[in-house]
Amino acid sequence: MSAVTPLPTTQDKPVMCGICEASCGLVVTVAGDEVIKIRGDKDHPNSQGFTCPKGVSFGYFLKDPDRVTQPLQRQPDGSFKPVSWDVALDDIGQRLGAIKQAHGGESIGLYLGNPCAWNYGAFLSLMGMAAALKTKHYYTAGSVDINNYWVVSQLLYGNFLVNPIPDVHRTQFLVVLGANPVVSHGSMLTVGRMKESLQAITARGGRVVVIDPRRSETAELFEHLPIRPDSDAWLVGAMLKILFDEGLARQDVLARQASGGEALAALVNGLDLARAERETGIPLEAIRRLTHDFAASPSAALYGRTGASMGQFATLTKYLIDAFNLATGNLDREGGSVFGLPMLDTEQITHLFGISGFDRWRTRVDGLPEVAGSSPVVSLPREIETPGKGQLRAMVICSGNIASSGPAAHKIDAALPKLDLLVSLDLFVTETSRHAHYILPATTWLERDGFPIFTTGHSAVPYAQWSEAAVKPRGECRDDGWILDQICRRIGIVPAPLAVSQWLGKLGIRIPPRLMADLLLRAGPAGDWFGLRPKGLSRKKLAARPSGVALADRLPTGVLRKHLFHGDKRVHLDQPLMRSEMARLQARAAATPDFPLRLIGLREVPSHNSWMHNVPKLMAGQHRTCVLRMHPQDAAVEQLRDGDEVDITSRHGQVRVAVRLSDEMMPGSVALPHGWGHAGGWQVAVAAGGGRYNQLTGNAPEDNDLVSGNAVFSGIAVRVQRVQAAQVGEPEAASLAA
Ligand SMILES: Nc1nc2c(c(=O)[nH]1)N[C@H]1C(S)=C(S)[C@@H](COP(=O)(O)OP(=O)(O)OC[C@H]3O[C@@H](n4cnc5c(=O)[nH]c(N)nc54)[C@H](O)[C@@H]3O)O[C@H]1N2
Ligand SMILES: Nc1nc2c(c(=O)[nH]1)N[C@H]1C(S)=C(S)[C@@H](COP(=O)(O)OP(=O)(O)OC[C@H]3O[C@@H](n4cnc5c(=O)[nH]c(N)nc54)[C@H](O)[C@@H]3O)O[C@H]1N2
Ligand code: SF4
Ligand SMILES: [Mo]
Repeated sequence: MSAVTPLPTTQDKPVMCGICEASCGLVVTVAGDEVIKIRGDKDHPNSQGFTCPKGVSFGYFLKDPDRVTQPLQRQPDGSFKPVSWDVALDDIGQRLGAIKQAHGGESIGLYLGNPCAWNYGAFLSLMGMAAALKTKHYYTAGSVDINNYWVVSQLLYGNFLVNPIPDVHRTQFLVVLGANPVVSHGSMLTVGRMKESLQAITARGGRVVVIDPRRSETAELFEHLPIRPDSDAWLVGAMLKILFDEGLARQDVLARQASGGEALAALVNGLDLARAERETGIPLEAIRRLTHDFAASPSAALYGRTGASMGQFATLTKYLIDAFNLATGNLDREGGSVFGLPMLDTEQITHLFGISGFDRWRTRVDGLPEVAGSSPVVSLPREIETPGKGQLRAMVICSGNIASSGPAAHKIDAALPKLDLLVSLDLFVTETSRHAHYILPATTWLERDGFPIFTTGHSAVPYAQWSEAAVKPRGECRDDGWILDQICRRIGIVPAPLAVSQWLGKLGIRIPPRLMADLLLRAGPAGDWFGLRPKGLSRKKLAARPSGVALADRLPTGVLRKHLFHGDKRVHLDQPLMRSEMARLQARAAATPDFPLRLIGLREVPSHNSWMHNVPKLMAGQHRTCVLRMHPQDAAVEQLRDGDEVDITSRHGQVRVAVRLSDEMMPGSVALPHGWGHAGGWQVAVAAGGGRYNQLTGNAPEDNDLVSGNAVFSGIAVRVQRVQAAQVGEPEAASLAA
């Protein structure tokens, strides 16, 4: 008789997906430490069962043969050798300690990459490390997509994290400027079931207008107004001018909520509307109609995101967006632009801890202003290569692939090997980590607890969640927060933002991130106040309800004062910096004939920036290649046919990809996804080929958003030419720039 194999006992574990800002609730079915299945969690207050193909495919990371699962040490020949944690950490500690002793903590740099935003332990540790090292070389992914938001929030409201979001569930009129939420699932906006939530607006008789150079997946579903890349400041500036000229601005609201209403009117007064029409490519009549309809709607919200945040006037654009929402009476109004109700009061915390701020110091080489204590990544190569006091000599990169995702990626690629020590915490040998002396294997969000501090602040349904790891870490992988703490211990620093906790730490009283997060939760607006408020929350209570807990049905209104950190409790509209930006906008030179097209980015559902390309299931299908989208009219000029291999050339570099002709593009604009053209040890990703978008972008301060130091990826001037038959198959051309 043969023995009957017992069926494995399975268990369902609710977790938070830590890939994108949607932060969906997922249910992971596990048998021991094996993931059997991942599905959407119907009980999650915000995502309500939604999931995308990335979330449900994530179990692959537990078996991906290319994943780094042991600390790797780079050998003189460039290969990597597995070593024990002790060997790696002791050597890193010794080398960093020596650099610190010789050149000070200010010579050590940190990069906080995008995935860290879903690991509270990692970002608390990194912030603490920067404070303990007293280094200005603290770089974050914020300076590639969001610094402009933070600067505007600091200027207007007095705190960088004050972020008005469109009240998607109640608005009657949503204008989407440079976002494709149907694919990205939202940014600085966490809305469950995004597509249905947007469709509900039109179903209740409202409107959604999408302003985008490409007929995106979102534009396809709603009204589409094509706009020329990097001209959003012209559009919103013109809308504000029309508002003031025609007496449509809500003077009562301006007087009640803001100071500097007259300065705002004066700022846009001089704009030439005929030029705004030429710059944007949108007929003036359409701009006027949009302004009238918005002003007349019972509620309306203008929402701008990366397409409007990655141009040369990103800060000015975001300022104008917020000012437009306010001047039409939609700030803090139901269905307008409202404030989140996060589980932790991050605005107060960053205010009290002195994290919030702008331009309190400037960077060493470029003299760019700090943003919330960080330096912009555009300066990174120059900080490595320019000698002198404070030169960047060593770096710890946590979940970043800046040699692909960063501005002037080829320059980052060339600068990283010049560091005395580079440590990368990553899952793979990537374009970036291949330059590291050590690659330290991190866990994924399936292997650690989840506490979405960053995203609940902009959730359209306020909620709280704390879920435990679904499975044990694979191999020798360790949580990023643990790894950073181990490095700190070896160089004798305590990663804590406050001097008092650094001092306590030195006495042996270290507050681990998990305890710190619980203390902040319990002391916060939703907390149990350590027993004083029995219905309030704590980690323990949330862990008992891992699908999450709704904090309210909808977002509150009438709360503006609570979000204003200026002493006079007003939104400060009079901003001299915006006046100089407006002058710079109007002085911008016209396009040069050498580079007649404008390049923009494009996100695809199965990709995530530079790092989901090693999952075979997500790379299957004939459309999973990196192609340039181009309007047939532009293609005709160069006699290009669908599928032709082309060289895209900018002032900064050149990449080679195939072209796909499509009338989804506005003539004059071409679109290419970023994060392709891989190198390193992720074999599926490398085999996928494609070109590295960011080799076409520059990093000189004047190439970027001058005010916030934000990188520019939108509206890059390029030309596109067919690769001559003799050249087909040649390797990608090197950067043209020195
Ligand atoms: N599937 C997937 N989802 C993601 C990501 C991903 O890589 N893949 N990345 C995540 C991250 S890190 C972020 S920050 C968010 C971003 O979230 P979104 O901002 O929604 O991102 P995109 O999909 O790039 O949308 C930008 C839109 O702006 C348009 N655009 C480009 N240039 C301009 C311009 O100059 N003006 C205007 N008006 N429009 C322009 C583009 O055509 C595009 O449709 O997405 C997140 N979600
Ligand atoms: N041209 C162009 N460039 C862009 C953009 C664009 O729209 N156009 N978008 C920009 C935006 S919005 C962003 S946010 C940046 C993102 O740029 P980065 O911050 O560099 O992030 P990613 O490119 O997503 O790379 C993430 C890295 O972290 C690793 N990783 C994943 N999970 C973990 C983890 O839990 N722990 C650790 N230690 N490592 C992990 C991955 O393997 C990968 O190497 O890219 C920007 N670059
Ligand atoms: S939408 Fe984002 S958070 Fe939701 S499952 Fe997909 S990747 Fe995860
Ligand atoms: Mo981002």
